[in-house]
Amino acid sequence: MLIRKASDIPASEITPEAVYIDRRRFLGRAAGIGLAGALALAGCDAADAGASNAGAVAAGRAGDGAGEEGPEAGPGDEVTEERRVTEYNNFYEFGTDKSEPAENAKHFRTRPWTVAVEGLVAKPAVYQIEDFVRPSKVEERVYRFRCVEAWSAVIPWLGFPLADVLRRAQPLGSARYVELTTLHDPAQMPGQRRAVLDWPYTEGLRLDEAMHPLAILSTGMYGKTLPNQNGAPLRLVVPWKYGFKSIKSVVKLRVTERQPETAWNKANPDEYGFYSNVNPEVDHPRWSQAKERRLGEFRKRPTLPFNGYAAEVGRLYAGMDLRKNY
Ligand SMILES: Nc1nc2c(c(=O)[nH]1)N[C@H]1C(S)=C(S)[C@@H](COP(=O)(O)O)O[C@H]1N2
Ligand SMILES: [Mo]
Repeated sequence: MLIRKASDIPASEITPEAVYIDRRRFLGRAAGIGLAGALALAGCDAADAGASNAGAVAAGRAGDGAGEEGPEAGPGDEVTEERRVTEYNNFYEFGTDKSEPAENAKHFRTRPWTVAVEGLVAKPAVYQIEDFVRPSKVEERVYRFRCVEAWSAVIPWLGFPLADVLRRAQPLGSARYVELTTLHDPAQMPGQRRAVLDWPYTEGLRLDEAMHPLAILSTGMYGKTLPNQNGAPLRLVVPWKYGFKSIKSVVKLRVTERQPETAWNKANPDEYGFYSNVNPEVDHPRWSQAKERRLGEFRKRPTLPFNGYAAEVGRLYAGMDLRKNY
């Protein structure tokens, strides 16, 4: 039950009923068919819908049983208060102070919006955002989120697997990485008028990381459309990596053979590696990564390897030196 452990955070305090039901459906799929099944079905819409409905019933029973949750579940991982996540942001295109993005992104235009899928794929295309999202089933994922700055949150995202998109595009045999790019529009994004980073912001994942079912493209949070300051209309969420990997307001995915450059790695390669898996044992050169502070909490708590998702993603890094590949 790999995915159940990953989405181990109770969704019970999330108010909208539809959202709660959606999450149970996700749990159902995981419980009913397992990780391999979820992987196989991710690109197959018809089979997917059928299997997830059947699974929902199974999860309804299994999930209600005592002691069914993974060891990381339960008290201590409550969903973070919504306003803390929407009023305290890193989105340098809209300013470098945490309070600036909410204000400066108020009038950001997220429609019309296109997403390009290009590079080493059999089916490159430019999609309107609606057409890009439509083939996938948007579901809720409650994930821990850990910024490299040592603050963290628990966020109920709405989204769908990045693997859906990649499978549809059909990566060629030589494909090894995927690069994602944020909109470049200095007229709308005041931060891009200053050379804070080498705009546009880019990020990247190894293809197997990108295909992992925990990696999602998000279109919403807290049961609603994604706020502009959180990366509307489409942002990446990779819960086992530091927050800066979760690139916002994405307009392009490019499949490559070589490891793509990333905005923060270019800006400061000693501090921000390509992998950036959450790792309490590898300190940032300027601060410890052993602990973190949940938004809204006073005391620090220990940071977990891979942000608590080691059982799910650890195998991706078998044989790698995670101190070297930071
Ligand atoms: N395009 C873009 N994406 C970005 C950033 C950014 O400045 N620009 N900041 C990153 C960092 S450092 C973090 S911690 C998260 C913050 O996401 P949140 O504001 O939704 O919590 O977004 C990431 N994605
Ligand atoms: Mo961050």
